[in-house]
Amino acid sequence: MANIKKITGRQIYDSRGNPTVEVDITLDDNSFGRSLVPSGASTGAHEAHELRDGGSSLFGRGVTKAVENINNEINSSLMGMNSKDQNLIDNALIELDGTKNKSRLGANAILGVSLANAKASSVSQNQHLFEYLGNKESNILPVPMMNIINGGAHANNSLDFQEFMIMPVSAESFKDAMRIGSEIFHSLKAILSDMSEPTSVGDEGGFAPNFKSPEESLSFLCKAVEKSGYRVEEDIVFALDCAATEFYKDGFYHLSNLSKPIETNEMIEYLKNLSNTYPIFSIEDPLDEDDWDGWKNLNLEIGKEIQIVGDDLFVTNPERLLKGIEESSANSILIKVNQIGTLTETMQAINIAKDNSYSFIISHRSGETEDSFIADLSVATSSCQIKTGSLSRSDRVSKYNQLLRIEEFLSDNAKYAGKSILK
Ligand code: 2PG
Ligand code: MG
Repeated sequence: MANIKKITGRQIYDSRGNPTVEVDITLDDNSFGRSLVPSGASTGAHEAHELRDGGSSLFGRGVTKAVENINNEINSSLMGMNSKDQNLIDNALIELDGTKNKSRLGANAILGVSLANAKASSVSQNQHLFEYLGNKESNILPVPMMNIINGGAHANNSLDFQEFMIMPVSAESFKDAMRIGSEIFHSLKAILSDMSEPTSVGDEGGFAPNFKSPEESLSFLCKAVEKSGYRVEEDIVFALDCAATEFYKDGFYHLSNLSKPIETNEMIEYLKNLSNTYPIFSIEDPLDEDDWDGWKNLNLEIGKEIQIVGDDLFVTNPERLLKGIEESSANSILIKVNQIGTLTETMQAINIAKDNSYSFIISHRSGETEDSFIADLSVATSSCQIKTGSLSRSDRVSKYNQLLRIEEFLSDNAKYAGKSILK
């Protein structure tokens, strides 16, 4: 048994150059765990509270107050606790904070401590993180959702939808999926380059061309797949994150490729047509985060064929997920550790999803770091899908690289989720 000896927080910088929290935990057997906290851009209104300093320095984005909370209150309260008692530690953090959305100590402070503890504890137990977080059956490598065209809040181009992703479902292994994804990424680059479109990338490492519509993006994804020698639908399916809350205003969805703003029913119709035209397997946040009736109708219309993923809708929150299950709002949940703020609550959301036959997708944030915790989490929980950006930028690729290592370590026991995820 190893107990927490010291917790240290510090301010570091994320992939967008914004300050974020890093936490180091040392146990009394000298095991060490470090966690770096991610941060979103298209954040849901119901997410746990990310504590920022305000004021003029760093445009108000400093996290020194969250760091102080770690170094003082949290350090003294958790000192001596058994690091294996993740639930007790997370509950102690929640109680110490005392607010519903973790706004007093900051969800960024709390999450950093929660995850750093899990890492330190895995070291103390002499286990890989994915083994420690999972069980003997944790051997499934997820299908990556590779976001190779970026729009919305993650790029300054004209695309309203935030993410256009490829999923190499026919690959034999995760390693094979990475090769296929990389080939398609580079084919797309060559196509864009030939058209004199910019090949610079957005926040998640995908290209950010000045395409005018979702249809244009999807048809270029098809071209890139075919140019690489793969078949659309058989080998590669597509996933979208509309992040629709970002373009929902005054009761209407404002898509710049359409002549006028549209109502919920028209948006449902639009997405239905899009998914009939292109091999779309998954649509995340197709509607606004509080358009519960709309979600229900959409799920009824296309949920049998398409994975409907709640991100801003559910914010990894067990309560909101249970409401969604009761109302048949979706059939899948995006899991982001910093939306809820502790590992224990993240696992609760995952277990609710599992018990209710919802798929769940472990996800990064648009502001990331070199920390690859979510790669291990994905194998530990048998998530079967992971969303962690494109095939460029180390903040994205670090997660994929960790999955390659895990697959190699599991050797013959490793199973790639592949086509088993399809409906
Ligand atoms: C999303 C995420 C990650 P952000 O909407 O799914 O891709 O973006 O972290 O900006 O919320
Ligand atoms: Mg999203």
